[in-house]
Amino acid sequence: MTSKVISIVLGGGQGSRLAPLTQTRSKPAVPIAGKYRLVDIPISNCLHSGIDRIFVLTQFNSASLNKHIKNTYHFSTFSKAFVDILAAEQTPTSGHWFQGTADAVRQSLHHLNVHDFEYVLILSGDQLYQMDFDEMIQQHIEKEADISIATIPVHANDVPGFGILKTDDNNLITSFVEKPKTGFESLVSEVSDEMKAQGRLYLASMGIYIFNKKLLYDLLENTEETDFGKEIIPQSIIGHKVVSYQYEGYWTDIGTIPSFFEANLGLTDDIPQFNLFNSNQIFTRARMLPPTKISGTTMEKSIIADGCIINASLVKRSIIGIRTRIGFNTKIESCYVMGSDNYQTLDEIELAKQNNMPAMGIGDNVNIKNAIIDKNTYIGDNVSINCGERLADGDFPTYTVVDGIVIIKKRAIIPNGTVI
Ligand code: ADQ
Ligand code: ADP
Repeated sequence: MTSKVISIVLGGGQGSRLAPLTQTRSKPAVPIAGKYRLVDIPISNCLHSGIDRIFVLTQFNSASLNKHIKNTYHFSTFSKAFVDILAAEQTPTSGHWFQGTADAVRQSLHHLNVHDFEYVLILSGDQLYQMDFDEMIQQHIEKEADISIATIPVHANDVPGFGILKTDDNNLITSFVEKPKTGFESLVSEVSDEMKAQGRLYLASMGIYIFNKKLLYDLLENTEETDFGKEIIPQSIIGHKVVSYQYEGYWTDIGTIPSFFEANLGLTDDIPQFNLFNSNQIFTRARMLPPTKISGTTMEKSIIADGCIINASLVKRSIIGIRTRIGFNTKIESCYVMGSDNYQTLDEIELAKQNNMPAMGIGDNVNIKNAIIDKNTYIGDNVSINCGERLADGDFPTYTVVDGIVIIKKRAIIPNGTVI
């Protein structure tokens, strides 16, 4: 059945909730888990489910995203498979950016027309999960649904962040409220005993939708609605068969800095909820990097990507991304270090030293806690980041603080001896 499906990954609006990581790149290109990019998650889920015609919608068409997709997702010339990026573009009928999720899909419909398909699978680009969409499509067909929504039981605290719905005994969705802030007690659903025990009594939309082709075209071409969660979905409950596909596996939204940070560090747990180490692996670009070299380092619960040179004294509950260089007597705790796009030569490193400038990577005698270090940063010797009292939120030229997490910006230079 998946041969009749085209998938659309909503790659992000302005990406402001992930700023400053999205300051110079589109959201799908944000690095995750040391060597992947956000967009690899939904694409890998699609490919493992047998869906191999995929559009990624994004507001910014960054060179890095194009390069990543072009270098990663190769298919046989004899297959119809593709992963294409569609950036908001000016056409004779539209001269504005995507106004919302539904508008993004609307503006992209003309790219779908040339393909043969019956169902459209719409996915968010900022979620961490492993899901077999084939099962969802089977259920969609068996139930003769017009629209299917993947749903997950959530705790009352999380209700205001999601579309909350109720179903009848047949999984037919009977009500849908987008992000209710108060008075949602009546929206409690029947959930499994396991979910009840965890206090997850409300059924939330995961923002994953299957639409029958004709209905999607009708809804988008005959209305001006710009958003699925706010408008299209709640309005479709009336008059259409909208069905819930309930999922109880690991799933998390990584659209904000705290959730992005925790989801990354969670990968270092003994048995992480999101398992990188199984046969449904996440696909990404093969980089042919050298193996990582480590000397004199105590490593605790950390993930180290390829091509690093690490002389640190301690790396604890951290993710160290590709090509990271860390100096002597340095301690890194609870950090996501994204790594670098290239190596400096030994001469360049020597020259930086002579000029009392930091080399690319992290220097000697550095202490860093609770931080995200974006790519291609230069952190000098004797630097201390976030090791004192909790820092107040704020945005500065080389770093931002969100919820006590320090984000060192891409290409930032943090001089020797700096204390943040
Ligand atoms: P949100 O995730 O808050 O809620 P939204 O901001 O519309 O909804 O984002 C959905 C996805 O679309 C995200 O991946 C986002 O990056 C992307 N996106 C947003 N605007 C876009 C644009 N203009 N162009 C391209 N992509 C865009 C939604 C639903 C809720 C549901 C949650 C589950 O509305 O009902 O509970 O997802 O996370
Ligand atoms: P990000 O991965 O943070 O989204 P991009 O991939 O857009 O960043 O950009 C990485 C930058 O590094 C680009 O300017 C790219 O040209 C540059 N770059 C990538 N690889 C190398 C390399 N091997 N040597 C020098 N520069 C490189």
